[in-house]
Formats: sequence, C-alpha cells, structure tokens
Amino acid sequence: MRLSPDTAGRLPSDISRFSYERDHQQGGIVHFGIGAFHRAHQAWYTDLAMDTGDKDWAITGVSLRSPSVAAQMNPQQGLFTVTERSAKGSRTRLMGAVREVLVAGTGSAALSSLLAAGETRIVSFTVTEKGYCRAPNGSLDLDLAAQGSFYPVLAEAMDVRRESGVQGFTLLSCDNLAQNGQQLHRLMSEYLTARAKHLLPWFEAECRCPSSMVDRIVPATTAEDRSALAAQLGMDDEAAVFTEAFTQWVIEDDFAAGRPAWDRVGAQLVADVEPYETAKLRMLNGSHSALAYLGLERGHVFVHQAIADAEVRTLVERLMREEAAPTVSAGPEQDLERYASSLMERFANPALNHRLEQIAMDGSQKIPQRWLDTLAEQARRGRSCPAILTALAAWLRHVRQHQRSADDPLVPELRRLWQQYGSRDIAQRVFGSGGLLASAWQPSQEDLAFLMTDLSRP
Ligand code: CS2
Repeated sequence: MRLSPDTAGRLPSDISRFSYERDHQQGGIVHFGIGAFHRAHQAWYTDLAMDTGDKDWAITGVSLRSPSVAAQMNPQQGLFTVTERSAKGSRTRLMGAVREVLVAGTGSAALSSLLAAGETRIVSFTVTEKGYCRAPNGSLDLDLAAQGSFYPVLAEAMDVRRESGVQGFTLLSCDNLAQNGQQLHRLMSEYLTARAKHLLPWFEAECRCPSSMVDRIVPATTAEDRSALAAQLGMDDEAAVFTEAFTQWVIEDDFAAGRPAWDRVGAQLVADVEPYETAKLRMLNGSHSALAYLGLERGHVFVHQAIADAEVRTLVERLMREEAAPTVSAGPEQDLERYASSLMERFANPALNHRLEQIAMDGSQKIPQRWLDTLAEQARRGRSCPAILTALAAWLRHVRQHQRSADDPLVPELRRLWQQYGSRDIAQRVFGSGGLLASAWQPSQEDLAFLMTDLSRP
C-alpha cells in the first residue's frame, strides 16, 4: 500500500497531520528544485501556515532535471511525511502543502501557463549554488543559463504577465548564497538585459527578490530510511524526508503580492537578513564544509562521527568561534556564543546520519561564501585563519582525488591546475589574483606558505 489521499486515513493515529481542506486550497507558489530540503523546510512552514487558516498557498514543485521527484510525489498526489529525528526519538507529520511536481521538458507547457497565471504570487528556489549559473567571477554565465535553467522560462512568463496585465511576482531564493535575494535580482536582470531587455522596467517595477536565510539539516533520504518508515506507517511513502527538530527561516519582508503567514508558525520576517545569513553561512555551513573534507580524509562517513573526533572538533570550534564569529556584525537578537554551542550540538545528533559526502559536493560553489569571505574580512584586520586554511588544504586534496564533474562543476579545471602546478603553486593559482576562485581574499605570503606546507605533507 502506498501513501495517497485515499490511504492517508489509515495512517497510525500518532502521526500528526494537517487539518485544512486540501481540495479547497488554490495554488500560490511555484517552487524550483523540490528536493528533500524544500519539503522539510519551506513546504513545512507553508503547511503549518495553512493549518492556522491561511488559504491558497498550495505549492507546485518543479524539477528542472530529474523526473525522479515527480515519480515519488505525483502518485501520492503530493502527500509526504516529514520525520524529525533526535537521540530522544522521532516524530512524523503528514504534509499536504504540495500539489504536484512538474518536470521541465514534459511538463513545460503546464509550467509556462502556471507561471503566467495570476494565482502564482511567489516563485521560490532551492536549486543549489550551481543552479544560479554563475561564472567563477559571479556574473551570469549565459551559456549555462540557456541549458535547462529557470531563467528562460521565468522571462517568458514575465512577458505574458506584462502583456496581459497580470501583476508581478516575488522571486524568493532559499539557497545558501550570500545576499541570495540581491544576487538573484542581479542575475535575473543580467539575463533580461541580454535576452529580453524590454522586460527590465516591468521586472524592476513589479517584482521583488527578498533575501532569506534558511536552516534545517536534511540528509538525503536512503532506502533504509524508507523501509523503516514503511514498517511504522503500515504503508510506503516514496517522498518521505527525514530531518532534525531544529528549523529556522529568516526572511526579508518585501513581497510583490503577499505571502503566507509564515510568521505565525515561527519564521522571522525582518527588515535585514544579512547578519543572520552571514552567521549561518560562515559558522554553520563553513563548519560543515570543514567537517566534510577533514572528516572524509580521516575515514569518517557521517557528520556526527567527524565532530566526535577530537582533532576535527578542536579545529571546527576554532573556525566557528575564533575565525568566523568575529566577522559577523550580530544584531541585538543574536548571541553568537550560544549559536556556536547549539551548532556543535546539532552536528553531534547521532540519529541523523548526515553523510559527509553530501556536504563535500560542489565545493567550488560553496567555499566563497563559507570561507573566503571570512578570510577576506580577517585579513583586513591583519589576522590569519589557520583553521580555515587547514580546511582549504583538505578541500584542494579532495578535488585532486575526485574526478567526477558531477561532484563539482569546476573539477576538470581544478585537476588541470593540479597537474600543471602541483602542491607548490596550486593555492596561488586557485586563490591568488587572476586565479580560478580569485575573490576579495588576497592570500598573504604566510597564507600561501601555510597551504604549501600542509599540501606537501606525505
Ligand atoms: C550543507 C547544507 O550540504 C551542505 O552543503 O552544509 O545543506 C546544510 O545542511 C544546510 O544549509 C543546513 O541548513
């Protein structure tokens, strides 16, 4: 038996569930990149908001590449469960906020008309860092954008909306980029400038791109997770997601045509997201990436194992508290000491089984906002960051050994640099001026010597 509206009534009574009338909800959100993270985070908040009586924000998911999410969700008419796991036990809830999943290609006609329709007031994104098609210098790579990204279909929808007098929508980035809303605004503008210049004034006047900080650790679901859940539910849920109990969403309150009452269910709607986002990217995600590369090198598989390794733990604490935290201009509501302690606890959650390999993916896309911004800020103060430099060396070794560009789009280029320059000069070629990941951080002679020594170790 499989989860669906027909079978949901037979779920065990300890599974909590939404209480709104699903069939009476109109759509309001189109979401690009409907993976596990979205389902455990934005769909979760939307479901809870609709449960408080807010109406007409049902979500249609879009999968740009893989048809597998549609195969998981559509036979269940969008229903899925979220299970929160901690050392104390687990808790499962049935979610009704997602209506269906469209796959770009086969579903593109339906997608175009939905994006053009007035009921779509928010278009949101969890397409990962590389889904924004940025060149290493941060500008839009138009060739990449033409190959199955969201930009062309959005531009087309904007044209139809403008022509037919439909109001603009909000483009809400929920990815781990610094100033994600501003970046999306700039990249969308670059796309329009190159491909549909006449839409720029309409985009500026009618649309909004608020920034948001999203936080919930959501490991990829495994076959074992699904079968253990099936035993508990008495039915299969192919779209199930598993996560921690913690969740946070801080959103810039700047929407073109309304938003769900996410604030009623725990989201923080604020004027300025930046201090939250900077703390999260540099402290949580920065530590995660360090755990991934250092942990894998030391033979660990999961985050909770790497953080229990005294050597890795010491380094991660230093990265978080001594290197990243001092670069955050914390607002009055933020307590970075407490934040760091809570992150250490979350990483130690033994029930999550969060794979280091999952975090290690796409390092070249993640490192700038997780590590290089901290390095640049500390360099301005004349301070070095040995913990981040140690993690950077581990990343460089990681890309030397991992050959698949599926693991990181810049792997071919990075491997070429390794072959040409070796451990003596690779850091300069990647991070130095004119290098592949050149940024506001100009490595000093001491930084380069530190990296070279670390990389030359047998
Ligand atoms: C992780 C994030 O995979 C990764 O790169 O660092 O997905 C992390 O788990 C989330 O940002 C937590 O909110």
